[in-house]
Amino acid sequence: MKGVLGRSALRGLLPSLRVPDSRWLMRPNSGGSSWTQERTLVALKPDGIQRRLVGAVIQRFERRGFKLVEMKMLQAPESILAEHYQDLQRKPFYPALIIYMSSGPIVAMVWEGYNVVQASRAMIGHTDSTEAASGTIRGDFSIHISRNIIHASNSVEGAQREIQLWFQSSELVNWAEESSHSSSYPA
Ligand code: IDP
Ligand code: MG
Repeated sequence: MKGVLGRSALRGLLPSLRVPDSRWLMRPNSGGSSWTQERTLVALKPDGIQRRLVGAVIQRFERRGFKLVEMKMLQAPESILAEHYQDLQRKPFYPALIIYMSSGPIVAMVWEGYNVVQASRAMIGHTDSTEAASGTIRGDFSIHISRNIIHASNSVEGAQREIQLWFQSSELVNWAEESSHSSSYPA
């Protein structure tokens, strides 16, 4: 049966739709452009774990098209938290922040893909949950700045620093997308 809208009408309705060029589909280790390999650190904070939001968050990043490169659950050591939040050490909320981040396990993840640092900041939303837009993770799942569910690096340099802080390089998995595995069924 023919669709209600023809191709040209659809094109007019979706002028900004872009098909990613083939470089986007290249494997990181197959000689593709380095801009496909940007990485960022995302961490579900203890309230995110308690509220069973790990799956929801992973699903958002996967559906957006990003690739999960590494993930682990851990009780964050205070030494790592102190380094992670070194820029905030003079803030009045710093002691409470460390207690909050130590109050239970976190799930640290490394996500990879084009523009992932900036995109993940947009996906998590404003630091202050009361300002976070609906549709963002903080805007959908949290109501207060001191329980804002999730962390994401805020610059490419910051991401590199944070990934090195939270993961040994030997832990990072460079898995390639195998066409034979992209189906849910055996070949
Ligand atoms: P970000 O997480 O959006 O990058 P930062 O300014 O780097 O925001 O702050 C780190 C974390 O410190 C926030 O996610 C939040 O958990 C906490 N925080 C920031 N500002 C406040 C505040 O005014 N009161 C309580 N906690 C805060
Ligand atoms: Mg920050």
